[in-house]
Amino acid sequence: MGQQVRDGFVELYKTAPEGVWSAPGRVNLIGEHTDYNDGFVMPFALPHTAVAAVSRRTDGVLRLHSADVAGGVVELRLDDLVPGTDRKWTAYPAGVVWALREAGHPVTGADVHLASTVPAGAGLSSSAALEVVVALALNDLYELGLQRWQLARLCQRAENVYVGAPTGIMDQTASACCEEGHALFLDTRDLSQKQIPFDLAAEGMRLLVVDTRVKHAHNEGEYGKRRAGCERGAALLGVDALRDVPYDGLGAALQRLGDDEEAVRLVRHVVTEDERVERAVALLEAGETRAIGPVLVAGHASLRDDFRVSCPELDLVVDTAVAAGALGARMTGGGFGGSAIVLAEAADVDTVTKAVLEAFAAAGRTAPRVFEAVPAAGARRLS
Ligand code: GAF
Repeated sequence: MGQQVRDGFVELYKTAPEGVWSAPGRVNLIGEHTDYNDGFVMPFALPHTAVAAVSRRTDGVLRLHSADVAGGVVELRLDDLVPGTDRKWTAYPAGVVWALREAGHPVTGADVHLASTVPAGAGLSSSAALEVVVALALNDLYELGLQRWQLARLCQRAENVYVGAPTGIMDQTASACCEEGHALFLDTRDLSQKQIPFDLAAEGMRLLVVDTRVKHAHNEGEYGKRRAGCERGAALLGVDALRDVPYDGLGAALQRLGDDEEAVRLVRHVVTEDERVERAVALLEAGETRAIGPVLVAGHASLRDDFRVSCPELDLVVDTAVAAGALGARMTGGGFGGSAIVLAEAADVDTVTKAVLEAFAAAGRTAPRVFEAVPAAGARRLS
C-alpha cells in the first residue's frame, strides 16, 4: 500500500512526499478498561495499517487528504486549530499537530495523504493508527527525537483534548510500540513494557477477529461514564487509581463500598481484569498458551456482567464460539459493539467460524466479518 499512497500524494500535491510511514490497528488479547485505571493491558498489532505520505511545509498550513473519505484536500491553518471544534476524521491528524505544537515542538506545517486498511468503528483502533502514523512522520521529518512512548502520550492527548474522546493510552502505545510475533504487556502507569512472544501458528492454534459490524463510538457517553465511575470508585477507596487496589484485598475493598452497587461492579471488574492480565502473561511465558482460553472467557463475563460494556452480538460470538469448541473468546476494545476475538485450535477454525456465521444468520443479524489475526509490526517508516 505504501507505493499507492506515495502515488496518491504525487497526484494530489504534484510533488513527491518526503517519506511514507505506516501504523497498525490492534486487538487487545486481555486487559480491558484497565488502561485509564493505571492497570495492565496486552494488545498486539494487526497487519491492517494506516499509511501516510507526508512532506513538511514552512507556512503554517496543514493540508490533509484521505483516500478513504469522499471530498478533496482539507486545508487548515495551524494557528486556527482549536480543541473540540472538528467532528470529522481530520480531527485525528490535526489533533496530533496541535498536541505537538502545544508541547512546544517546532512543527510549521505539512502536506498529508492517508489511506487505511484498519476497519473503522470496529474497535480495532483505526483512530489511534491515524494519530500514530502522523506523529511518527512528523517526529522523523522535524527531527523531534521523541521516543515511541512519548509519541503515544501526545497522540492520547490529541484524542482526549482535541478530539474530545476520554480514552486511555493502550491503543496509541500498541500502534507505536508493538512488535511482529509478540503481544505487548504494558503497565499503563509508567508505560513499562515487555514483549511477549505470541506465535499461535507454531503451536497449532489461531486467533480470529470477529467484527460484529455493530458500530461503537467512544465519545458517545457510555465510555466516559465508565471512566468517571472508576475514578469515583478509586476516590471512595482512597487510592490514586483502581490499580492500587490489590487483588487479595478486593474482598475488603468491596465490603468498604457496601451497597454502592455501581462502584462494586466497576471496581470488581478492574481489579480482577488486572489479575487476569498478569495470569495470562504468566501462562504465555510458561508455554501454557491454551490455558489462557478460560481467562479470556472470564474476562468477557466480567465485561458483560460487571462492567456492562458488551452487547448481544458480542455475547453471541463468544457463546457460540465456545460452544463450538473454541479454547476461549471475548470482546476486545471499548465494547458497545465492535469486535470479539476467538482463540481456537487450527483444526477447529472452520467449525467455529461456520457456527458463528450460522448463529448470526439465525438471529437475523448482519453477517460479521471474520479474519485471522497474526501479531504484526508496530509503526514504522516505509520509504
Ligand atoms: C478503547 C480505548 F481507546 C482504550 O484506551 C481502552 O480504554 C479500551 O477502549 C478499553 O480497554 O479502545
